[in-house]
Amino acid sequence: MRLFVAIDLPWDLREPLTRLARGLPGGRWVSEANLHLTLRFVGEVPPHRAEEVDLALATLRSKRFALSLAGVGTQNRAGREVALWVGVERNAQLEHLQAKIETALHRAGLPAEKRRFLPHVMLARLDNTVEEKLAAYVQSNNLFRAGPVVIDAFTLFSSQLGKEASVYTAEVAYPLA
Ligand code: 3AM
Repeated sequence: MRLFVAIDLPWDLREPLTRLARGLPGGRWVSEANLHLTLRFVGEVPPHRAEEVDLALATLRSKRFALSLAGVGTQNRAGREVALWVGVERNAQLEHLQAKIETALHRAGLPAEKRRFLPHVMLARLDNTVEEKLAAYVQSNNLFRAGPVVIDAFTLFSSQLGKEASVYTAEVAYPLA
């Protein structure tokens, strides 16, 4: 199973995001159903490891918190803009939850994640986007803001890689106190 831990975005955040999904030729928009905020990528694991991951997440205790999304930005790889994301307003509680998940999964035997946590919601992958169009899109949507919305759970997703888009399935939701 290919797994990742994420926040399954509530409708009040998802709906405004869908309104951003236009006005950029060459953008392959993430479908509404697939919009999420990744907390920890787990990757391909055998069934016994998936059970350990589930157990580790189920015993984790953390509090619910308010989440706001703000601004848009791009991901650059090797000098090319490859993705468009929506940012997250600075959120100590979100970072705390992410750190707890990281610790729990490390204890459950997963190798430590070396990359810094940069919370975002991926909006689109970019293929051959015209630079000026992308700059104009970012400029005109930079004041985007959604929330605050209370987040009362986090979710373990499985991901099936597809040719066009991956299919994400919410396997287990873990409530926050
Ligand atoms: O939340 P986003 O869409 O940025 O890019 C993948 C996606 O992130 C990321 O995990 C999320 C759910 O698929 N991902 C995929 N492969 C990865 C890897 N090898 C990865 N993150 C880290 N390492």
